[in-house]
Amino acid sequence: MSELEAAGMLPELLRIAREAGDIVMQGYRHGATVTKKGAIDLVTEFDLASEAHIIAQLSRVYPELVVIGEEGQAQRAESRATGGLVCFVDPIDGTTNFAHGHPFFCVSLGICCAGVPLSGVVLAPALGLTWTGRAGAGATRNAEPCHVSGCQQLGNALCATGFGYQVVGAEDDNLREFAAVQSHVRGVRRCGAAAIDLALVADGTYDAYWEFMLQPWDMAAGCALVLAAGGRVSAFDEGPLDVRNGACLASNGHVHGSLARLLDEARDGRPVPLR
Ligand code: LIP
Repeated sequence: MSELEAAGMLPELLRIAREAGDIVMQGYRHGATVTKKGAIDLVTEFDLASEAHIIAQLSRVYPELVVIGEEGQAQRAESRATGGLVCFVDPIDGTTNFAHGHPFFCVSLGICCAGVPLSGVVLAPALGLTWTGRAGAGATRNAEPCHVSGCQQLGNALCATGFGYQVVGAEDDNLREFAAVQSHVRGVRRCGAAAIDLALVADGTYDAYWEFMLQPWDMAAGCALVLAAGGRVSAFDEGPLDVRNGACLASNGHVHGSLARLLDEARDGRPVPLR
């Protein structure tokens, strides 16, 4: 499938995300059965049901499309060699929130080509929010056009971040970075769903977001939304973003460089002068 074909996929992705959202809401605050995939990494029967529905629908409508889902129910594997389109599926991004009855979770469908985000849908049913977007063609929040904020100074920025499930003792535990950024911006939010954090950068609620150790399905759709809304996404060294590389820095573009420098200083353990 070509990038041109990706252009027309948003209405179908939106329909499928809505159906998956309805499946997920049947379990919200209704005692979902929680299983551990790791020490603090969870899955519920609603993650599995949502993913099964999404894959069945995508395979029916786009039989040629490679689909990669968090819960591994997809038929076909992607390899770095396949230059074609891939749909990264997070059936419930923010599963820990969902399992605890916290409304900050979503269904996320992101189309990429060779790791580059092209288009995406993020649907947060408990928040009543849906974002769609295609890089270079604009983004919407609940069907209204949206775009990144105009905040120019990092000191005036509201940022967001997250901590992977394997942070304990990890080099990339994001704690030095969190402390450094927290002392240089208006505030840092940690709400537990990367796809929604990125969608909130796209609609101008947050001015920037960063996180390590992400999976492609956590960031594919959200990064496409940020690009569609006039923002910037990159690796931490400001090089091109590849959703398969785990690290994501996203912003309105204006504060990107100063945040990248601050993160770099914190990562090197260099003292970061307080503002
Ligand atoms: C979550 C991400 C979040 C991150 C969590 C987890 P999940 O994805 O959205 O940003 O901090 O560690 O990776 O597991 O709920 O799909």
